[in-house]
Amino acid sequence: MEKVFYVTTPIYYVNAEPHIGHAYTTILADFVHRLHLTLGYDSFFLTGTDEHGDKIATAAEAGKMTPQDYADKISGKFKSAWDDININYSDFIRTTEPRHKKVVQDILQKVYDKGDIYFGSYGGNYCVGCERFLTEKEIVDGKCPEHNKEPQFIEEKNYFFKMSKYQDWLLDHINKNPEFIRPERYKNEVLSMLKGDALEDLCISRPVSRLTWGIPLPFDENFVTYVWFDALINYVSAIGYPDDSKYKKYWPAVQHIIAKDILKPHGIFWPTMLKAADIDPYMNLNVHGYWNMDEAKMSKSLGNVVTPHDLVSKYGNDQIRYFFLKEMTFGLDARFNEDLIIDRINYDLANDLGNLINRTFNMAGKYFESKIPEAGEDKAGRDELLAGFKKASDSYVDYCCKFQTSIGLEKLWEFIRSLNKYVDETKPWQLAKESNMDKLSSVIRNLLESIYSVAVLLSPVLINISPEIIASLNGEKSATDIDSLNSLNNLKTGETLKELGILFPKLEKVKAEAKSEPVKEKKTDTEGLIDISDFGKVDIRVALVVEAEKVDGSDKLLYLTVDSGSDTRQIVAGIAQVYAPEDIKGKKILLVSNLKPAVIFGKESRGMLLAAKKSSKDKPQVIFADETVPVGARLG
Ligand code: ME8
Repeated sequence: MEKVFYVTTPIYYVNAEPHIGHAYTTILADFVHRLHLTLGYDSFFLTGTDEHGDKIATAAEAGKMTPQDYADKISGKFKSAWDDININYSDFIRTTEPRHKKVVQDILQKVYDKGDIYFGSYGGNYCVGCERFLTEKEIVDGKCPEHNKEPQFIEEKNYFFKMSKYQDWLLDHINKNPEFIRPERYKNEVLSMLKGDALEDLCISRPVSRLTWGIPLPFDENFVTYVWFDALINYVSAIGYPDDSKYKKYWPAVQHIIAKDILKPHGIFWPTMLKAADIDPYMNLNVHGYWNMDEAKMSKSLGNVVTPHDLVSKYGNDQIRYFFLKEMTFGLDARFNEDLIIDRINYDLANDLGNLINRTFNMAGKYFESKIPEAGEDKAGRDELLAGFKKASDSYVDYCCKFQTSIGLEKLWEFIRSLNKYVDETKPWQLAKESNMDKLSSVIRNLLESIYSVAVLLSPVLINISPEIIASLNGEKSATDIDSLNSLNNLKTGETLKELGILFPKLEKVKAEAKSEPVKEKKTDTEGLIDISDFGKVDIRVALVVEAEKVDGSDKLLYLTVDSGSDTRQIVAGIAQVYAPEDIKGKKILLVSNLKPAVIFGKESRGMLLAAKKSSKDKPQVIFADETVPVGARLG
């Protein structure tokens, strides 16, 4: 079977300029596209801009421009923002292009001819921010919770799409394809929209008396197409529906990526529209959370924006890509602040990866005049390294293909950290002292091969630095199959290593001054009591359990992957006699996050969860944090 892959971002509204929320989705799509290319897939990556509708017409008017000029200007800014950060899209669709308009009109006509579009009258609460009518349930305290604005009541005659006709089909499709919408929490959200009341039919037109900025309905020139019915069709118009070879090749092998704000149009409108137009449903809808800044949502409408360009010029493109992909647990909201970026750069990139490469290259320089040595007779733990790399690369690819990049990268980093440990344990400097050149050659060769394979796997993330590492090893730029990487046997003996500078310079954080007043000490008996500063040494955070599994060979231990708010890590917890993995997955726990790592039953544990028991005979009860406390919140 031909390996094809098609990934899309939402097409962004041109009512404001690109910000880091857009950059995240686009970088994620760019990453999975490049990963599939690296793995030998024929991959297509689509992004673009959504240019019709009330929102754009209003923004253009405010800027004293025609909607088309305005759309040209902002769409151009999205394009240049993506060029700035080397986004490798295959196509950029604009909904004002003739190729798109034609497909929208063809699909409208098809659905109309089938009898799934009718003329009627409707009154409802319309949110301009969402560009759709809200249901009663969606309105909170009289306002749209997404945009914090009161919707307008609008009543008019319009065309409607019989969405309700496809409600049962969609319910059934989701139940039969549990991964159709993922992660699960968003599938459940869509299911609950479908299971409650009957789905309302979708109003798909706007009278030209109110709005002219849209695609005319092919069957009534007094109306233009509702912007969501227009925009969603970009995913097929861009690849030439219905006859183009691209459409035939890539549809329906499509992975849509969106954030949770536009779940309903993608989870309900789009699949029912496809069904009505006799087009196969998309493969998966992949839904991520929001980046939150200072606890508030960051978006155009709230005016709380950081530009991708500023970030990349300050920290570097590869560094920002790594941060985004590592920091956000897919499906959950994540905190955004610059200290977190600096932590990821200093700990993961500089300490773990940069240090490994630096020390390996230095040793190859010192002991082998920078020439790649032939492995010796003594394999120097090569079998363990092979097994370790295979496990890491399999998990990395599996998780990343499901968009769970934070876990995928963590699995790869476990291997990178194990390589640093390998250096500490094999002690090449000692081998050199003992003139054990046989084992020393194997150690250095093993390290160089491992660095090469890691660099290839990371080339969709570190798009500038990985190729530098690979070039310095004189290695092939990419491996078309993962088996060749797994062989850890890709470099040429005797080739001279090229010098690499410092790949990831360490950064200083700008610290706010601590302003607490000294407390006057009262005269009390303080024996056995601790100072507040002692307590302050313990960093306890609210963490989310993302994965839970039993530890082989132990009936007491669970192995948990937790999101601590600033990283994703693994801990071992002695709670298996009371909790099954599914009891704890998805729950918020309290994590002692600054414990020294320990190895328990062969697994590294980076922290401890808090559990309580009255006496040593009792079973531990985990202290769960309330749903409303944010992940990463610190106790104190
Ligand atoms: O909704 N965190 O366009 P849009 C993470 N035109 N991602 C964010 C984000 C944040 N704080 N803010 C925005 C539209 N995004 C429609 C889409 S598709 C047929 C039509 C990202 O410009 C995220 O991908 O409002 C979100 O879904 C998208 O930008 C919304 O972009």
